[in-house]
Formats: sequence, structure tokens, C-alpha cells
Amino acid sequence: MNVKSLEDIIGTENEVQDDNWVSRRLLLREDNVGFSLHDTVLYEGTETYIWYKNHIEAVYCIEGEAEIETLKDGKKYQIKPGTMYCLDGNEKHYLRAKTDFRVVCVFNPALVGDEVHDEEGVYKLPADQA
Ligand code: 9YT
Repeated sequence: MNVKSLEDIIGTENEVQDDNWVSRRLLLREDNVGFSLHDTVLYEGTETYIWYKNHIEAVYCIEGEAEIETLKDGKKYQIKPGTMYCLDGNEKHYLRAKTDFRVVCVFNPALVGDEVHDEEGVYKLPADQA
């Protein structure tokens, strides 16, 4: 049985940050469950360009509000606590956090742990999965 608390992650290498967000990674590839599980906060007023071309992500909002815009069709989706979103495929999108926006995210394939978006908004795959 694998039991962890957010406090176990904060301040460790599994708390990963960039300018727009902090991601506390509770389950990773090394846990061998087929997905990774994150508790993530995107900071108020930020706009993040994302293209998960290598991953499927489901996002469940537990605090705050944000707008998602998919680039291919310009559609905008308002996300608030209790709302989940999961892209149809690997669409490029913007995430605009209207307030601090706290979400629980699941990624498949599981992240290794140190991923941040590259210049294309992508999380690269490790060499053995690329
Ligand atoms: C919602 C989203 O994709 N935010 C960027 C961070 C990512 N969810 C992560 O690595 O936890």
C-alpha cells in the first residue's frame, strides 16, 4: 500500500515549479501504476501555453477558476471547482488562471518526475519511451 500526504512531497524533488505553477507529484512512473498523479496550483493571472503531444491528461479542479482555450477551434471552457476537463487528443491549448487554480491531474504515460514544459509547451518523453 502506497500512502502519501502533500506534506511528504512539499520541499522535495517531487515538488516541481516553473514561473506559472507548482506541481506536487504524488505518483510517478517509478510507482508502476500506469499513470502519474499531481496536485498542482497554477498562479493567478498566468497564461500557460500547453501541448501535451506525448501525454493524455485529465484535470479535476478543486479550487479557483480558469479558462481553457483550444487553439484549433478557438473554443473557450470555463473551469471551476467540481469540473473536470480532458482533451479529445493532444490539442494545443492555453490555460488562463483567473485566480490561483488548484487541480488534481492524472497523466498517461506517467511522468518520470522532473518534467516542465519546453518551448513548445511539451513534456518530453524519457529516452526509453521516445
Ligand atoms: C493543468 C496543467 O496541465 N498544468 C500544468 C502542470 C501540470 N498539470 C503538472 O505537471 O502537474
